Amino acid sequence: MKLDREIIERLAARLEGCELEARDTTKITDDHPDMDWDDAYAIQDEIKRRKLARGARIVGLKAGLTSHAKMKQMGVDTPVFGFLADYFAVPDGGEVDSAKLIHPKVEPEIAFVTKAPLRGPGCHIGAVLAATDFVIPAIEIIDSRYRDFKFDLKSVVADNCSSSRFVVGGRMGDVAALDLRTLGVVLEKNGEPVAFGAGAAVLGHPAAAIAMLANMLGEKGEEIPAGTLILSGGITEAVAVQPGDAVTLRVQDLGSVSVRFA
Ligand code: OOG
Ligand code: MG
Repeated sequence: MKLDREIIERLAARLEGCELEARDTTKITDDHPDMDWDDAYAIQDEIKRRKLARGARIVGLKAGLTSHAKMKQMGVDTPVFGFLADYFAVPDGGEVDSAKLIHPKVEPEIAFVTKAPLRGPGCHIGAVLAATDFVIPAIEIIDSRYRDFKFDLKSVVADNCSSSRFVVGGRMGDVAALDLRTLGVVLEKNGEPVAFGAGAAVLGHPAAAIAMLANMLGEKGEEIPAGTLILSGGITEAVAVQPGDAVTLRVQDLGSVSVRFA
């Protein structure tokens, strides 16, 4: 750790204030170029602590920057993780109030729900599939608090990996009956297909993102409990949305999930 507790708390308050008031800010590495990974996750943990203290509940986890499309779009090379709070959840077919967000983008994702705990190190795709209750289509709505959506990895980790809203819907899929690598996804904006992909875009297999997350948490002595919803990461580049847009994600064999931006 390079930053002291007081600075971590101040940075968490600044980033969370931007989230809650839909304001952007400069990258925190601009002011603290020597911050390390532990500092970045400590700021994220402090944002989580602030939300819990206010009565919010943590309802899931997310892996991010797990596809080459996303890594290339953001100019980074390492996956990261964050958490999902209860008020991030939007019902399938529901509406997101654009006034509460800064510059939202949508991502097509496969969400996993676990039925057994996962603990690294040594977690692998087989362990993840054995511990998966079901998979389900998800649209993640990311909204970096950084100006022009530009950041480096440590800044984005501190910002809870741009987490903002998410929608799950469609059909629950049984991983024993699906090949998650060839599972096709089509993202539509206002009825036009705008991004396409298959599950293998995420680290070769979406379950590899969940294994990576269990291994990263294992290094901190934490596990993924049974019953956790986990977003495995955007399969394609994220697509910017404006007020008035309607977005639908269609996933092969698993139906569709939709959201509108008011
Ligand atoms: C960071 C969050 C990335 C994903 O699915 O790759 C992410 C960002 O690109 O703002 O959620
Ligand atoms: Mg995502």
